[in-house]
Amino acid sequence: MERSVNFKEILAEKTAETEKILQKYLPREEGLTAELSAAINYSMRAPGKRLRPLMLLESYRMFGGQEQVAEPFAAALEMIHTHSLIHDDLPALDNDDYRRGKKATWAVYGEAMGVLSGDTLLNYAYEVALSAFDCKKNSQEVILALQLLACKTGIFGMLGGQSVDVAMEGRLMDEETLYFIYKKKTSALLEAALMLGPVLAGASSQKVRLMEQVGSYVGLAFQIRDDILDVTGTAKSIGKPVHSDEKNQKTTYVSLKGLPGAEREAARLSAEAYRLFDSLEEKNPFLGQLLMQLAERQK
Ligand code: GRG
Repeated sequence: MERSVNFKEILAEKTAETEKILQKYLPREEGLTAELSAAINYSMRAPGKRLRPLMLLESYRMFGGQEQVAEPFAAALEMIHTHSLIHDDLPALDNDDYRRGKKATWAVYGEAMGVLSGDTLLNYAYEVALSAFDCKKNSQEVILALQLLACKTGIFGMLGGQSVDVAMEGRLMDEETLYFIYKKKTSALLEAALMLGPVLAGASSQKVRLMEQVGSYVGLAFQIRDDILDVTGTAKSIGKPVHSDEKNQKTTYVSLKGLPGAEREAARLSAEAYRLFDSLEEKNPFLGQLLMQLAERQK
């Protein structure tokens, strides 16, 4: 696929618009819970790529959505993702002290506040998502979107995958088990990002399922790239410590198949995702380019 020359500029513009939406939903730092809100806002304001909310807003537009109802869901999804990063860095998990190019939340606010701010952000995400009913009262689409968000986050989604990841630490894994983990811990939220748009825009369940499959491939490619960057990147370029997987004795796609094998698989999955995405009659060339680019990202 030909890449438009100004893709980077459009991406920067759309990321800035997404950023503005996220800021609107952050909790105020006031009263006795000011420090809790400050810890949440510290991690939310750190410079993440904002891929999930951006993908959600773009998939909503792609299916003809024009209302503000997608915004609380975009903010909620980034909050759930940020919660996972806060907790992932804790001493009990990866014990990493840098994230998004800054000190990890627990390293600034202490471990107890790291646990609490992650929990609170996860709950706050649903408080924000529920505010979608203020835009569309009694909406069946909003109800479906809430069910989807909860399902992709919980035991059958990101958190379930992460629990298997932790349980398998230090043990050898085959490709099937590794893919089970990746599909849950990483793909689930990317699937949600691509499904919530069509769900909120009232698209058919068949199209929502196709977007789920696109998200699943994109998520696997994204996680394999993460594995590659953990070996080939620098802490400065990726904004978090490198060689974290080796430190935590984790099987990764790179440790199973080597760097060239991982590169080939990321490219294969990404091409498969694009082929499916392009088969839809609804079009969004920018989103298509973004999805392709995720497998090649350098941070
Ligand atoms: C509840 C104790 C407890 C822990 C939960 C769920 C969880 C910990 C961790 C989720 C697993 C995780 C961090 C998966 C990795 C997915 C991934 C590659 C994240 C990085 O996403 P980017 O690159 O990050 O989009 P930015 O910073 O750009 O938003």
